Amino acid sequence: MVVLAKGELEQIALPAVQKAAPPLADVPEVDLATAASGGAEGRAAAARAVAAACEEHGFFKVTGHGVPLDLLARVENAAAAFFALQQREKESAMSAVAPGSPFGYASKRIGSNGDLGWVEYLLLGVTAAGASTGDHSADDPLLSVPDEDAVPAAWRRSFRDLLNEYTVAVRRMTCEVLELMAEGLGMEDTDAFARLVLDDDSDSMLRVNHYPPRPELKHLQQLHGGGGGGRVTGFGEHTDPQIISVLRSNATSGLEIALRDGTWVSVPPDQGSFFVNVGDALQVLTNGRFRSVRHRVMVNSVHSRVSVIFFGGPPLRETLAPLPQLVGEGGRSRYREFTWREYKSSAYRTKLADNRLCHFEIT
Ligand code: GA4
Repeated sequence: MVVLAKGELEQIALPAVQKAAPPLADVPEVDLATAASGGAEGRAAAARAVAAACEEHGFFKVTGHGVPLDLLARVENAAAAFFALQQREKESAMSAVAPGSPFGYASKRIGSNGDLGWVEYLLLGVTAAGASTGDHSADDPLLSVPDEDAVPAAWRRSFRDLLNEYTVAVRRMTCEVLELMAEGLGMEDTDAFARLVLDDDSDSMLRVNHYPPRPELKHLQQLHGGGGGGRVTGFGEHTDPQIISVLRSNATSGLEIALRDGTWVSVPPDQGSFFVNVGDALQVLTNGRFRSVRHRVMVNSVHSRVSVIFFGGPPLRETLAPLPQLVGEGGRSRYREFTWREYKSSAYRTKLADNRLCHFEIT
C-alpha cells in the first residue's frame, strides 16, 4: 500500500474545482493485422491513419497487435502479486538494482525533483542481449533487474523472465508501428525510427505502474455532485521524452490526454489493446509534425489500475534533429541538433509538467 506523510496528499490532489474529464469520443485506432494482410492499399491506409493520429493527438490505440492476450494477463497478475508484497520487500528490490539510478521500485516519488503521485512503480532499463550475463536467448532484450540472491522471491527469475518476454513482444510490435509512422510520413527509409529502438545501445525502458484505489474519493465525488472535486493525481501531466511509448493497462480507467486546445479527455481503458504516445524525440525528428502528447493518470475510487509501458528511446550517443526530408527544401528547422544524452540530462533536471523541448527550439 502507498503510505503518505502528512501534507503529501494535498500536493497530489488536484484543486477541488477540477471537473472530471469527459471521455474521448473517437479514440483513433489502428489494426495492425489489417495493415499486414490488407495488401498495399490496406497498408497505405493504415499508415495514413497512424500519421493523422500522430499529427492530431500524438496518441492512438493499436488493435490486432499480435501480442498474446495470455501474456498480457500473466504480466498483469505477476505485477499485482509483486505490488501486494510487503513494502519492505518491494523496497529491497529497489535497492538491489542500482543505487542512485532511476531504476527499481519506488512509491509516490516520481523523478528526483519533488514530483509526487498516488502511484508505486517499477522502472527497468532495457539493455541489449549480451550486454549482461544470464541465460537468455541471444535475441532477448535484458531488463536491468537485480541479482537473484539479493531480492525477494516474487522478484526472482519467473517475474523477470515474464517481463523480458513481454518486452521482446512489445518491442517487436512497437517497431511495426514505427514503420507505419515512417510510411505515413512518406519517408523512403521506413526503418529509420525502428532502427533507433532496435539498436543494441537503445535507451529503452519498461515501467510497471500500480495506482491503488482511494475509496474516500467516492464520497467526495458525491459531495461535489459527481462533476468535480475529489480527484487525486496518480501520475501528473507530462510528455514522454522518448521516441514512442506503448502502454497496456488493466480494465481500470485513469489515463487522460490533453487535446490540441488544452482540454483534457479521459481514455476509456481497453485491456486487450495498446495505446501509443508520440514522445518528444519523435516530435523533434518530425520537425513538430507529430505531436508529443501531454497526458496524466487520475486515481480510481474503487479499482486498482495496473499499467505497463514500454518506452522506446534512441542510443545516448544518437544525434537528434528534424529529418531533412521532413523540413523540406527552404523549410525551417524548428529544433537545433542535440544528442539524446544531452536531452536526457536536461530532462532529468526538470519537473514532470515542464516543457522539456523549449530548450531545444530554434526561435
Ligand atoms: C516520463 C516518462 C517515463 O515514465 C520516465 C519518467 C522519468 C522518471 O520517472 O524518472 C521522469 C519523466 C519521465 C520526465 C521528466 C523527469 C524524468 C521524471 C521526471 C521528473 C521514466 C522518463 O523517461 O521521463
